Amino acid sequence: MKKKRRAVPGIRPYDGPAGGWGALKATAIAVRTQMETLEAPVTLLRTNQPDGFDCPGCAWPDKEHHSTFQFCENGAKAVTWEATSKRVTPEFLAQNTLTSLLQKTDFELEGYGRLTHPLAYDRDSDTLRPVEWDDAFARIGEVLRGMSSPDQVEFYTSGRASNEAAYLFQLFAREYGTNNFPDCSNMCHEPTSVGLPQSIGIGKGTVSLEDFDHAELIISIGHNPGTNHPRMMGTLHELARKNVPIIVLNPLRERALERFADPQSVIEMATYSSTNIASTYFQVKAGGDAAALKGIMKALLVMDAEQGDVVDHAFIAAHTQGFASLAADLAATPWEAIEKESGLTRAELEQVAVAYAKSKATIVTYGMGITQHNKGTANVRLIADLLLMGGNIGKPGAGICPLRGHSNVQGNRTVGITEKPSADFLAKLEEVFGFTAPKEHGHDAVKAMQAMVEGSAKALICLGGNFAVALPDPEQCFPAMQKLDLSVHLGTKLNRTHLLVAKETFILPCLGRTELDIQASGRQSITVEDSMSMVHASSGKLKPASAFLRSEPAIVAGMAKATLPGSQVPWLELVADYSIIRDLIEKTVPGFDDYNARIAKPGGFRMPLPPTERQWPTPTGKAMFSVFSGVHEDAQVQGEDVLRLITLRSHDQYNTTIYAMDDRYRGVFGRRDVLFMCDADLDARGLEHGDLVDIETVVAGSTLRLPNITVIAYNIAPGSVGAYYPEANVLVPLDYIDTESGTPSYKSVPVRVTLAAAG
Ligand SMILES: Nc1nc2c(c(=O)[nH]1)N[C@H]1C(S)=C(S)[C@@H](COP(=O)(O)OP(=O)(O)OC[C@H]3O[C@@H](n4cnc5c(=O)[nH]c(N)nc54)[C@H](O)[C@@H]3O)O[C@H]1N2
Ligand SMILES: Nc1nc2c(c(=O)[nH]1)N[C@H]1C(S)=C(S)[C@@H](COP(=O)(O)OP(=O)(O)OC[C@H]3O[C@@H](n4cnc5c(=O)[nH]c(N)nc54)[C@H](O)[C@@H]3O)O[C@H]1N2
Ligand SMILES: [Mo]
Repeated sequence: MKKKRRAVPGIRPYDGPAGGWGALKATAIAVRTQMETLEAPVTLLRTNQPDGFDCPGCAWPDKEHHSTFQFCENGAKAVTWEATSKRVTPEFLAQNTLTSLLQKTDFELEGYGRLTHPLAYDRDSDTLRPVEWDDAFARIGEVLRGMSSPDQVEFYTSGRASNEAAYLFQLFAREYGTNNFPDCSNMCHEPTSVGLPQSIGIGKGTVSLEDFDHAELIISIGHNPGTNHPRMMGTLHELARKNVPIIVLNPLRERALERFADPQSVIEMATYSSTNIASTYFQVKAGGDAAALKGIMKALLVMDAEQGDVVDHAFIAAHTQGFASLAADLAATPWEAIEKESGLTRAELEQVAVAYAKSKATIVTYGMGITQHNKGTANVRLIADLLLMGGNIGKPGAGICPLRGHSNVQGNRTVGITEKPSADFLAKLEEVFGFTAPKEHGHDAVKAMQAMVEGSAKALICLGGNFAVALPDPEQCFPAMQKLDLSVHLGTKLNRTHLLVAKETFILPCLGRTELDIQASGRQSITVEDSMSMVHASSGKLKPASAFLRSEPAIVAGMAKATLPGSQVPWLELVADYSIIRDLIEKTVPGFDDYNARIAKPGGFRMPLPPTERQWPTPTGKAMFSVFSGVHEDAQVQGEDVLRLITLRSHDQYNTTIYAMDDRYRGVFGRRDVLFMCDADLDARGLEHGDLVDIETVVAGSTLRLPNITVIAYNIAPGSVGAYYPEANVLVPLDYIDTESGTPSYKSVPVRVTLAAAG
């Protein structure tokens, strides 16, 4: 029976499907609040078209990249956010001191619009002031040359940067002398980049869009495509309509995974109908996936022993190693532990195993619900184990599908943004460019921040992003930014990381994807690699937001030239014609043969993926099973009243960018200061829907707290609570990470929740 609840401002349960007319209405609002209405339709229609630009919204691929326009609400928000007609002018900055800007919310800061001039912080007036490009480059070069070691500098990349910009950035930093490459991937899919090479020899997904046409079962774990990969909903919708089972493991009931009305479907739009997406929805406990995956595999082995032919023995014998150890560990793991940790019953997990055994081609898709955990890398390996057990890698309709974050985060890694470069890559750089590349591994995101906190890092150069806000624990990170000698930010809009100024700070405004990029040789294209390893060209057409903007490659080259007077790299030639940058990528990174020729074709080309041909580039030449002993995410934080906090994205946000204050499908409007909790956990604490609560992190040594949050009753797995990122980052300890990948445990922070002291 439903309890009668008190009314809470801004909380209104949403009963409709995801998508549908609500999505069209939200798009219209995004357009109206950001753009000249006349320009918007043309701009949106150019998204993901052969001669247009790649959508900066997500990394889901496009059918052929020359299909008809695919409507996507959150893609439209990403595009209109960039193509906005609002501007942060020098006059505005002269009137608003940095101290006053720091009082604004992240939403307000980006809401001021696009940056128009290169800026330097002026301490006397406490304002950001326009500066000449060449003066900015000269001063940055001077400070960098004055460092006592290149390892005192951190080079951060956010995954929106193009292959060309990212390649130049790594070239600059490596010629300068460091492998300090913190990047957004370190907070995101690093467990995929570390775990998958161990399992299958490469840190990328193995499926293509066509595989979804042949799949007989999809298992979707820990991702929210209705918001974060909206174009994937078209694929899931099509599969659901073909009655392909879609099994979801997610602590929250995400509306788009339950019901979706495809705005592309004339019938669903006309009749206000929708399609059920998940065939079965299991609300696994946050952090309980390892236990759940082990339970599914344990059940499969039992079925195999009883019926035979459930597990693909021929594939296992021919292609893998380590199966016996995995089987022994599964046999030794008791069902009670699996049930307790996963929050799912043995019968439920057996149901997944039955579906898996029946399917001849299974795809597992996953996102941050798997990776941002204390044992994120182990989680990824367990997914590979499950797939390998059924021979579900390297055949049509089957495989592993990590849903990448930023639209080119995968490409950034491919072209060398990594703190752990291979010896082969460094040797190639030395051969082609003639400088000595640094061999020692550098800092990832958390290590870079730790070096800033302890004072050993002195400068930070950011190719995009919002580094300090994206990382955990602002109490440590924000002051660390302000201790630096130098911070430099390439960005399109003002954000808090920019404003945490160092002794000297430069904000360098760049062109976005949607904008025309003209260099000495004419109009330029950039290239990006999507989640399915397709590399294709993108070129903007809009008039740049200001005449003073420069492209990311041009800014990186400008800094490099000013920092490295004796450089062997022809920086200016590279900026004049990006196809020369691509020639250099081709010479130094495997898989880019005929790069320029192959991106001339719509749709581009696919990077090599040996596992799709059942080639396993692991040290043994075989795909490797893993063993995850026990079931616990982190044994030290078990406690009856301890809950696991998930930090997540609302429907109206792009990472630290808040488009608007609503989270429509979760029924939250005009606010973000809420904690999602199930009825049982509310009752156990004597709390009621709408109470003000304090949240406290219970990791040894931590004193992190978030007071005065409104707790709301929500359909979320018992033992798990949810709050919004980045507001809840104050609860995430900086060193509470997956030790294998360095990724913060943003989705499994042990917390205690009590009635607010102030309430
Ligand atoms: N519009 C929009 N698009 C985006 C982004 C954005 O912010 N806005 N961000 C981009 C980026 S960088 C990324 S990485 C992706 C992120 O895309 P997602 O991976 O979808 O990221 P989250 O919103 O963090 O949501 C994670 C999902 O995992 C579930 N979850 C949390 N903990 C667990 C758990 O322990 N187990 C399981 N099984 N599930 C769990 C949550 O309930 C939620 O549904 O999206 C990209 N695309
Ligand atoms: N608690 C918690 N924290 C998280 C996460 C979580 O789920 N929970 N998710 C993590 C994940 S998956 C990620 S990927 C990180 C994201 O971390 P980041 O990638 O660092 O953050 P973003 O919010 O995507 O960066 C937004 C800024 O990018 C700049 N920008 C936008 N477009 C462009 C462009 O075209 N060029 C340039 N140069 N700059 C541009 C704008 O100035 C904007 O303010 O956050 C991580 N942090
Ligand atoms: Mo991400």
